[in-house]
Amino acid sequence: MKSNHTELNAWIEEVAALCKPDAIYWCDGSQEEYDRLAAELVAGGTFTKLNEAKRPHSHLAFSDPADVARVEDRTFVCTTDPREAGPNNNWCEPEEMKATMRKLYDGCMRGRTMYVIAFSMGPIGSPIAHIGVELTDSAYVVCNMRIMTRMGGEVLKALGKDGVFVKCLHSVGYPLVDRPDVPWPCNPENRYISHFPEEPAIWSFGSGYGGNALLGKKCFALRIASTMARKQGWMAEHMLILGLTNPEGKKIYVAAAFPSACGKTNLAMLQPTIPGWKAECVGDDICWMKFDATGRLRAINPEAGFFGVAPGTSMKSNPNAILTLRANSIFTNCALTEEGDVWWEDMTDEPPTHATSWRGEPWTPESGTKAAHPNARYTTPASQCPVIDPAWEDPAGVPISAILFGGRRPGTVPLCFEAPSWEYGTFLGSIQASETTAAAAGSVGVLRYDPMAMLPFCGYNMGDYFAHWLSMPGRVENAKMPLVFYVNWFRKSDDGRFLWPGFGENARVLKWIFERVEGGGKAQKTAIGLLPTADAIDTTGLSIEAEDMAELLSVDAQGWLDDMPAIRAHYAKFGDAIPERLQTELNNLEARLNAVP
Ligand code: GTP
Ligand code: SPV
Ligand code: MN
Repeated sequence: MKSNHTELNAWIEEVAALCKPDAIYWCDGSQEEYDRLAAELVAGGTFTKLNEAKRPHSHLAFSDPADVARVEDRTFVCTTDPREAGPNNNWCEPEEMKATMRKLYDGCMRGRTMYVIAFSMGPIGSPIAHIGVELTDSAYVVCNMRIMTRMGGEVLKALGKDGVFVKCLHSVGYPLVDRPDVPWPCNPENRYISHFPEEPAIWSFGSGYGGNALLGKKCFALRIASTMARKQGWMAEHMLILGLTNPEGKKIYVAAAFPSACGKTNLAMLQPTIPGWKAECVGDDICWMKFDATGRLRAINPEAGFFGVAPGTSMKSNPNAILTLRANSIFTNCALTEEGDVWWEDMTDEPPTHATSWRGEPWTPESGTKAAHPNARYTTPASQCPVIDPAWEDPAGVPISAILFGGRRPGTVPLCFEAPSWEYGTFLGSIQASETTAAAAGSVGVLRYDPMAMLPFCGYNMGDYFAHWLSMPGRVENAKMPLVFYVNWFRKSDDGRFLWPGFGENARVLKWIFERVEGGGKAQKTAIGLLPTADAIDTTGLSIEAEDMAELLSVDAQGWLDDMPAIRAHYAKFGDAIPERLQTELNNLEARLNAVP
């Protein structure tokens, strides 16, 4: 054993006795180790090595077509009392789930190596960081975890002999008994992504994809961390973090919660189109916030890499992402070009004439199918991002001045508006809705309520989660809460075109938010909150029709009223768990909307 941590060693022995791997391997997190595992994955057909001249030190993997995204219907929160998990989670009694899963785990690693991945979510030693250990039978997971987390020997050292860690168990569920391995082993008929917040522990089985398998991400940093944050008085959120500097050199930090595939990575790395403004990236998916001694929320990005949506990413839409993934990256379910590079829809103006699709089949633009899967992803080191913030690894975190909620709303929700209070901001987060995307298995384009973009990620009863948000200002004597805004880049015209150009132009909205934080920026009181006045958003140099701008900044009172029954039904799902204060905010909003002439 490579650790003198008694509990860790005992757990590894216990898991090995159950899963019966041929070997146990302790990951040191070195480059040499990564290269060796990548070479093994190439030899086994999981990885294709990309053209070294075009995409140095990078690989492409095609998944099994049945294993392409998070599986929310197979994701469970296992608590003694079902009320704790809440209607937002699939619930199972912990011992019952363990009995079911133990049968699946029994011998599931036969013929394979079990890798021990010690990882830190957040800079090692940061007071906001936490440690996990993932046991997995997937070398693909090891390679991804090395990019996405701080992993290996340093973390084991930090753990010492009795440090606290979250137990994360993962198996692809494809033992090699009387059969050869396949490029993407998985077990789609028996998938379970189970969380045991009372321990805390994570048991994942049957999938090798993204958030199902890279357990530091959604399972730990959101579902388990949200339960820890609730107990300990901090916040674990599905938010990007960015630094924004005005032409005078004043800098603020902003966090934004948008649902999966709704623009976090793009906003986190945006290239402002307005002169003199600078945006820098701290993180693109997850944000952990704790109060500092001065009463400000300080945030860290617990991750070390980006697991980003590839389709739609281009030098036009997100140049900083394209520059980040120029090398040392893993691509999953992207297409392979004849030159041995990757491609995906809208990466270039002209598609390649021939490629190999994510299904491993010959593809041409005439094929009538997508070359890359809509949830194709890149795994790439944050340190390679040209606009990575100088403080992105600061153990103390960065102070957050504003929180943004948003999602895909073709109608009703204006381009941006501000909540006049933390309580109303919490209310807005609680009724946040968005069209579903390919980031999760299931239907796409269906409007669903996704409070704080946490519906699939909150590890406990969402009503209690709202109460936790409301309780934050009272947790310290001198709380200086961030301002809360609601934004919508996805408003559409009647003929289905986006009214707002989005991407780098979103800097224009960020500028207004910056001004509001600094005590300026023009806003008018409306039924739904503080809306920018007609001239408050800087549109200098932007060609946008005055009518489009007017629609983007209008209050569609009837549209909001039409939503009321759905909002009430959404609340009703949580019953008594919805805090009184939010019910009041909802009633007051409805009354104000009814009073609009
Ligand atoms: P996860 O990694 O799943 O959490 O997604 P994310 O929230 O980071 O979403 P991402 O930034 O990867 O964007 C997803 C999709 O939204 C991409 O296809 C983008 O091109 C598109 N998108 C992002 N920002 C904008 C925008 O401002 N306007 C429009 N119209 N589309 C956008
Ligand atoms: C998301 O779905 O929000 C993601 C991708 O960031 S995954 O890691 O698969 O959860
Ligand atoms: Mn995400």
